[in-house]
Amino acid sequence: KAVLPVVVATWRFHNATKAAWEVLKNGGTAIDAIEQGCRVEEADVNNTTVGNGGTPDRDGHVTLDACIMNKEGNYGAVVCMENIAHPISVARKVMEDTPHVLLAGKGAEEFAVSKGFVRENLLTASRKKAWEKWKEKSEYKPIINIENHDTIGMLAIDKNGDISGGCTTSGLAYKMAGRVGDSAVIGSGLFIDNAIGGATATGMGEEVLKTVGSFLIVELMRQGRTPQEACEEGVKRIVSSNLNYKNFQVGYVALNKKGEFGSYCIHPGFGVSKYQEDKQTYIASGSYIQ
Ligand code: SD4
Repeated sequence: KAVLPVVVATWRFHNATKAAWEVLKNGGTAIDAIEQGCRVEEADVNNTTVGNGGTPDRDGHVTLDACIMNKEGNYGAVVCMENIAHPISVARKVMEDTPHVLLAGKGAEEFAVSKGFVRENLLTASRKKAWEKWKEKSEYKPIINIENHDTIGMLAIDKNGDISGGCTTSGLAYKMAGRVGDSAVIGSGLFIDNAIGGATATGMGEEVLKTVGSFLIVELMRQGRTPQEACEEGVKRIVSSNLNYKNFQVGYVALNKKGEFGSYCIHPGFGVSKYQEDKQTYIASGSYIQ
C-alpha cells in the first residue's frame, strides 16, 4: 500500500521539505507543495546555488533556471532569468498562463514583471565578494559537493496519489554568460509522469543533459525497475560514457507512485531529505565511487 503523502528533495533541505509537508499534511495538492517548498530555498540567501543569494556567472550576473511539472504532464520553465527571486513561481505561471512551456532571459523577466513579480538585486554582498575573489584567478573548476551543488529538486505526492515536481537553481558557479544547465530542462533536471513517478537531478548539468537523466530514470521505472535501481542505472549511463567522472558530481532522486524513493550519485556526500508519515529524515545516498 502506498504511504502517502510524501515529499523528497535533493540535499539537506529540511526547511523546504517541511514547508512542502505542511501543504501536503493539510490536504493541499502536490503542485502547491512543490512551489511552497522550492520557494523556501529561493528565499534563503545562505543557499548560494538557488534564487536570492545565488552565485553569479563569471560576469557577475545571477541568472536563474527553474521548472515545475504537474500531474497532467504539463510543464513550465524559465532559464537564464535575472532579477526575480522566485523563478519556481514564474515557471508555474508560464505553465498555467501561457501557451508556451519555456521562457528565457529578458522575456522571462518581462513576463514575471507583467505577472506582478518585483525586480530585485539578487547578488548579495557576500556573493559579490566571493566573485571578486574568484576573478583574481578566474579558474573555472567546480568543487565536488561544494560550491556547485545546492540545487533543489523536489518530488511530492499528495493524499490523492498525484505527483508533481520542481527544480530551481542559479546553476554552476561562475558559468559562462548565457549557460543553461539541466535543472529547468524537461527530462533532464526533472521529469514527472503521474502513471509512474518522477525523478530529479543535481550536480554537473551538462552530464545530466547529455543523458536526459530524469526522463531515463522514469522510463526505467516504467519498465519495472525500482526507484533505486533506476537511479543507479542513470548514474552508470554517465560514468560509462565519460571517463572524467571522477571530477564531477551528479546525484539523482526518484519517487514512484507507491511513495517509494531511491537515490544514487557519483561521489559520496549527496543525500535526500524526506518527509513521510509526519516524520522528517535525511538519507545519505549510495555512490558509484566509495
Ligand atoms: C546545473 N545542475 O546548473 C545544476 C547545478 C546544481 O547544485 O545542481 N547545483 O548544472
